[in-house]
Amino acid sequence: MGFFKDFLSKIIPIDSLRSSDVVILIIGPPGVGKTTFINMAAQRTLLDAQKSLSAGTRDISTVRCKDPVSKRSIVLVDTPAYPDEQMPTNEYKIKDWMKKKRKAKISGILYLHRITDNRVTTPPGETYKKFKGGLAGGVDTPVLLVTTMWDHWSRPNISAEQKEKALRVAELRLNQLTEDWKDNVGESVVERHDNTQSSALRILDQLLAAAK
Ligand SMILES: Nc1nc2c(ncn2[C@@H]2O[C@H](COP(=O)(O)OP(=O)(O)O)[C@@H](O)[C@H]2O)c(=O)[nH]1
Ligand SMILES: [Mg+2]
Repeated sequence: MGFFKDFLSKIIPIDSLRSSDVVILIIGPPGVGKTTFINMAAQRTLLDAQKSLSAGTRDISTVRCKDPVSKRSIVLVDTPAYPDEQMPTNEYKIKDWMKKKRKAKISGILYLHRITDNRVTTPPGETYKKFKGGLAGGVDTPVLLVTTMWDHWSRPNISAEQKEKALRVAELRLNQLTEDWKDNVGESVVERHDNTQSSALRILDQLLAAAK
């Protein structure tokens, strides 16, 4: 971990993507923390995180980061919510973008999911399988399921006892998510993100190791 530490980042237009870019797509339902994940990794507010459910990311934003060690150019792609019952066309927006980006290859995908959700209406594994199946030509890209909001129970107004209980429930949920992911995607490792930069960079490192 940590080779990203001093990376420089900025928003770039789609037509400046190069075939040498390591492109990472961040996808998932509304409000799971896609935009926040990118800002956290970059340690700056490059993109507007969602203030309310109706004001989520509408378009695709692309952030380029320079890895100072390997000199690789990492491109993080923020996407509108998918799956999203309110915005069923988002799926096509993402797929359209994937076609338009031409030569640049998608090196990896992060599928974000909130660990705080009690009821999982759209199981990530099943959803990702569908998403992948609908891609023209299909993509055989490394993908990680990232559970977000693990820091949710670390707020000062939550007692140690409440926190312990909530974390026990969250662990059970994580087991179920891991099973679903394994059954549908074939991977048995599910990441935990606690909303810190080191956690975001560790997850990106993990994905990049699989993307080689
Ligand atoms: N506690 C906590 N809050 C988060 C986390 N990620 C995002 N949020 C908050 O959740 C809301 C939605 O985040 P956003 O990044 O806009 O989600 P997006 O719709 O997936 O892009 C915002 O208020 C964020 O501040 C996280 O890991 N932990
Ligand atoms: Mg967003």
